[in-house]
Amino acid sequence: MEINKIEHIGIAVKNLTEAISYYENIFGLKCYAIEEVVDQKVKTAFFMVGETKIELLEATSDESPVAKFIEKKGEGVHHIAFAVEKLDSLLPELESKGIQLIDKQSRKGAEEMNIAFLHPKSTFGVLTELCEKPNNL
Ligand code: CMX
Repeated sequence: MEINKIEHIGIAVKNLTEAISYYENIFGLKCYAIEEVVDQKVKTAFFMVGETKIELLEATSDESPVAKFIEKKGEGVHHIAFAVEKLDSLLPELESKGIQLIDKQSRKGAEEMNIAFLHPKSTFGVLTELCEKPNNL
């Protein structure tokens, strides 16, 4: 597998508006997009930092993985996302190497990316996302 870069770092926050202000006012970063990912029950806000993005995540429901995460661990780094190619052929390869897949096939995430998550129990405690830019972007 070839990892091109860290695509983004996902950070779970309780209040997106407050967290956006922090990144804008303290670091001078510009939030360039806010997007709700309905099936993940999150609202996201994106900042570009060099080639890597910060993705802030606010839960839109108590059932959201982000709500559960904050309840258990508090706000903070939620996942790391690597940019990859040929994601759907990578997934069975990873599974055959003993990595526990959360998504057996890629699905649509924020910014129209094809994404799949790897379970933190098989990745040394780090919820890991693989992202592939679709061909038309
Ligand atoms: N990072 C590290 N460990 C995590 C974690 C995270 N983000 N989320 C949960 N865990 C750990 C828990 O601490 C727990 O560990 P212990 O058993 O040692 O206590 C274990 O994983 C199970 O956690 P849980 O609270 O019982 O939660 P679930 O098993 O119901 O779900 C997970 C965990 C990772 C499978 C689920 O959160 C998931 O499917 N995540 C992927 C999707 C997602 O996170 N979407 C939101 C972001 C979407 C986006 O970026 O667009």
